[in-house]
Amino acid sequence: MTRIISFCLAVLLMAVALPSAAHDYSQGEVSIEHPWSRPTPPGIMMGVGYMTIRNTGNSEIVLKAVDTSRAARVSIHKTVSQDGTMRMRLLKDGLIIPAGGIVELKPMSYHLMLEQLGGPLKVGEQVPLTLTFDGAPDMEVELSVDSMDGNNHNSGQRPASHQGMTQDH
Ligand SMILES: [Cu+2]
Repeated sequence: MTRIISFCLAVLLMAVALPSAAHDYSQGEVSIEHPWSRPTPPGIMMGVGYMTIRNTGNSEIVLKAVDTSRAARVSIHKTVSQDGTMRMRLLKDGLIIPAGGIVELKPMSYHLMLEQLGGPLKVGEQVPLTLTFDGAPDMEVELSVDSMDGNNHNSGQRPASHQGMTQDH
């Protein structure tokens, strides 16, 4: 009886603990939930980065810069609709996460752009990132490169809009 209970408990704990261990990072008042990316097709030198940033502190923080060994540069962007087309805008001053607030980096919204990738991003790969904040210590996280299957993130438009964005800058 005791054995069955502890087994069930173990399974339950595993179910709760595994996804968060794989995907969530927390440091002080900042947590980063489910950092992920997508595989890149051959010849496309840009990748994306998505995550949820939560600030439980009493003052705002700003994501100022992101670095990775996997790409020459990482930019912080926002996708905006302008004259009926989706365009990407570079957030030069960084991304503000208000006190007690949450900002989601997700398709068609805020995102990271990994520029000049050292090679295609492959499903299952973990991409190390260093996040530099104003108002909070740096954080090291890893983007998991997830399969595009089962997501409807309108991948067909991604290379085209990335090219448009590059010409803008
Ligand atoms: Cu972008």
